[in-house]
Amino acid sequence: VAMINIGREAVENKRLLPYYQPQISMQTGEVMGFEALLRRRDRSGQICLPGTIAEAFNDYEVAEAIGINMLDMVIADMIDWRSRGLDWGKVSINASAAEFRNRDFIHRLIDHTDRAGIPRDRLIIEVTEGVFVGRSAPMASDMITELKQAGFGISLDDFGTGYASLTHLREIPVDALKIDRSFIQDLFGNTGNDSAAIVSAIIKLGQGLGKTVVAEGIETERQAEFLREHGCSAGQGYLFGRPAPKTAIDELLAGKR
Ligand code: G
Ligand code: G
Ligand code: NA
Ligand code: MN
Repeated sequence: VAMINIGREAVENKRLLPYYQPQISMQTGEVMGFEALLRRRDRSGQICLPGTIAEAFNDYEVAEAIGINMLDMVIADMIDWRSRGLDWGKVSINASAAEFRNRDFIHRLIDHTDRAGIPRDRLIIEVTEGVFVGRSAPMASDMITELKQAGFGISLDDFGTGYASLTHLREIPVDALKIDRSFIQDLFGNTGNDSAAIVSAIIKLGQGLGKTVVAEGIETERQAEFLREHGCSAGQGYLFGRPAPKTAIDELLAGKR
């Protein structure tokens, strides 16, 4: 309950903000876009991770309010980048399971991007397999299909950690698979042989299905090398860039221009 209240209070007092982490082409090294990651400013101005309000995502109303707030801020940032002539590529936003319990989510995404004049394909919706369980399960597949048909990108996050992944791959139109960072971080670790086999199999699976494969949590050149050699298309991780506030991204984009 404490976390839910902190989450609610953070929305009400405008203490939430997006950080952005670059997503890189593993083949060319180019920045393809960013993942928007929720951050919260506490009373002392410290930036806190979403884990500090994790339970807020279990509360339908608070989760929805956080999602609305994030979408508003990300769209506003895109409008600002556009006005400065900066090309941000694509931005991925994380959808919570709660958002798949109400079709307003679809209308909101369409309405906000269209009103801003942002092409819908500039926004990628990241979903986890968690949406296929519990109260969001009945509507999730249909809503994801509609989002895809409306022109948004769809990315399956934390791939490999959920259950029945392959069934969902057949049923929902995803553009990209994101290999969970636990596999990447274990590539040369204790159970590295297994992780290496799993990672290369996911990459092959993605290739066979014609999907982009994004590896998360890349921290070392050695991990990047492995992924490149196995044909992984995109990557994200501290090696390429930590999640950063918009001002830092402005500079990065201005340097790229
Ligand atoms: O940024 P960090 O590593 O702390 O993120 C922790 C978790 O919070 C990740 O699983 C991430 O997917 C989730 N998360 C980050 N931003 C958002 C957001 O805007 N909405 C939702 N629903 N989850 C988010
Ligand atoms: O669940 P999701 O994939 O959305 O989680 C993304 C989270 O992973 C973000 O909160 C981000 O801060 C974190 N993250 C991003 N890159 C790295 C990395 O290279 N190493 C670690 N440990 N965490 C990362
Ligand atoms: Na994510
Ligand atoms: Mn993930």
